[in-house]
Amino acid sequence: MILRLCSPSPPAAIIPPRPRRHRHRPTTPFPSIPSYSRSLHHHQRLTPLLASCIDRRQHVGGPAMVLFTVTKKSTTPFEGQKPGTSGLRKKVTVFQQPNYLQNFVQATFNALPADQVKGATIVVSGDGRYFSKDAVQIITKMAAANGVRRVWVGQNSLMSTPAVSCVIRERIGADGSKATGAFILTASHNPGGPTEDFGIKYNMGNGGPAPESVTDKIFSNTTTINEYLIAEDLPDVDISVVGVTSFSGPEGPFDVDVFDSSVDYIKLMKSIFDFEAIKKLLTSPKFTFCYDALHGVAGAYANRIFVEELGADESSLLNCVPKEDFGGGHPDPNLTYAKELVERMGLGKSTSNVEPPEFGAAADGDADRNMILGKRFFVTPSDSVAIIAANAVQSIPYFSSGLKGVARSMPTSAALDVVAKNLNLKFFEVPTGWKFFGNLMDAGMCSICGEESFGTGSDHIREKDGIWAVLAWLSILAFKNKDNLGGDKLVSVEDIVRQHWATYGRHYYTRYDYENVDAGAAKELMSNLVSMQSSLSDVNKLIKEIRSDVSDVVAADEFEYKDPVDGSVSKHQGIRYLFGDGSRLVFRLSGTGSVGATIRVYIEQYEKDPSKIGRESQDALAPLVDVALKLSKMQEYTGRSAPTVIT
Ligand code: VG1
Ligand code: CO
Repeated sequence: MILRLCSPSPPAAIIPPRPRRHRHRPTTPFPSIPSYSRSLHHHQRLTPLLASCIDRRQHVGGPAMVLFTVTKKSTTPFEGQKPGTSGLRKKVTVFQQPNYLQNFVQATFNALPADQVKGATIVVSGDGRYFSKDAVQIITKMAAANGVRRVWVGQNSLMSTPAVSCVIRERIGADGSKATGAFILTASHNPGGPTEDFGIKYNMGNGGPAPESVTDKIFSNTTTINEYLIAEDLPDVDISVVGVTSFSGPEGPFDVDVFDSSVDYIKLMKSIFDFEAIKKLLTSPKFTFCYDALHGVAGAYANRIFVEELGADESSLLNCVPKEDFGGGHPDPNLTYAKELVERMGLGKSTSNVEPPEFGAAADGDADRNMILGKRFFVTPSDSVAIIAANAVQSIPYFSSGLKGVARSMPTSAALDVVAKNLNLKFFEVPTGWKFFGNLMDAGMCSICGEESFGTGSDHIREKDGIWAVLAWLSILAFKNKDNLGGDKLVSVEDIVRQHWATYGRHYYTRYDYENVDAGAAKELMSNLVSMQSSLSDVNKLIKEIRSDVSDVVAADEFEYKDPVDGSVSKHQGIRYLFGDGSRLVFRLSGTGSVGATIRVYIEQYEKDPSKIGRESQDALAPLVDVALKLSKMQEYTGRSAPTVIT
């Protein structure tokens, strides 16, 4: 329909360049509210016609560029636009308030050095969740008005978080341009839809999340903002079609380049992994595979990579069509929310006698997380990063010359520490959130890193990378089975993990999440845990009353991190109770929730004795769990007798 509208006459005849006198220069006084609404009506009539009549391919560099003008809009600050662990995440209805998104975007532009805005190339895309398409148009119009030279958009606004990082670092535009940053539109593992979550975060020129110095500035700008710039008359761009649309504004040309980011991403993956070796494994009749994208953006890459490139059967893909509401589910790849995969892998309640696949994996909404499963077997993310690190050099060509170092977030288990020690690798423990790994990687100090929250990655980009983790595991399996594909029994995921425990010892690990608890109660619970730290003898007395079979707490603190590269200090990064036998209890408040508070309790115990490494994790950890819940007075403060999610 759109094309038919356009076809009778050339676009130039339909879209006359706007007369100069209609332009609002940035220096003109703010339009009053009534004149703004009049102009809105005017544009609402024009915009669909303009938008539908641009044949972008005819316009590239052509003479009939659409002109746009810049409007300065007045606004007032919103409370609570503080970026959390990974950007600003709120309910869609909050983002839909007039000026809410605009304020945050302008606050971000104002926080960046001028040369990363004026004349710059900026990526705008995300996991495709509800409100993304509107947000792409708004941010594009604001980018144009702020003097950005070009905006790169993933087709249908889809670009996984790792693909954004890859595009910033690797993509070179047709005119030689490189991106300096990205607005990533995602609330990651949080549900999507009109009544669910939306989110936005800014990534820098290295492809990684903005550091605290920038996010602090963004937040401070949101508290004082009184105006933003927008090109209201810039027509909406059809982001379902690949191609470049060119416009002309007061500061010169402005392009919107819509492209399929899987091309850049696959190229990068091929430069890291031995696709032929993985293909041999995936096409071997003995190997069965299953990948669940939970209707997130990973689906946009999964078919291309696993099926087209690596020869997996199409039936291996579950929920790989990206949906705005993730099919009504919670796109969080854990044992609770990835139900279908968990059942298929033989870890659910059903007693089907269909043989589960050898290998299963899931991704979150924006495809930066991964869950790795073997047949009837769950790999904890903390073990996963340790196992990848221990096997990377032999199994993954990218690492063949050795690892520069490894890193984990503080609450992640110490399985990686043991590997680092044994292999004599540099090791770092950073606060939760991927931004802290980036500095280490930029300084060449870290090759592989991970978090207990299903995040694993390497210095190929500056975000965690769900599909990378799956390819890393497939590489390890391919390596271990390279002479074995015709043999009787494959070396399985479970074999690899048990072998790892036998070599390095096992870190029993579990995380309890109490979601959406009263924010005040959560704060009190945390302050109580901090104040108890002043007397360890009292703490140990309490603990002995709860369980006599756990060792003594030998140190307790709030984790503080001094970045070894830039010296910046991050305080209050989680409450720690460290036991004499290496066990740990960690308590943190989530920084990614959109309502109320989420309390996370991380429980860990190290077992070196080979005769004791085969226990059920919840059994092995029962005494420590008991201590954690009673010491923190969890039920008293929150009224909850059980966590929302146990991992
Ligand atoms: C959670 C995880 C953290 C992760 C962050 C972003 O943060 O615990 O490890 O980096 O989510 O992941 P928090 O503050 O809620 O514990 V993602 O995939 O939501 O961007
Ligand atoms: Co995510």
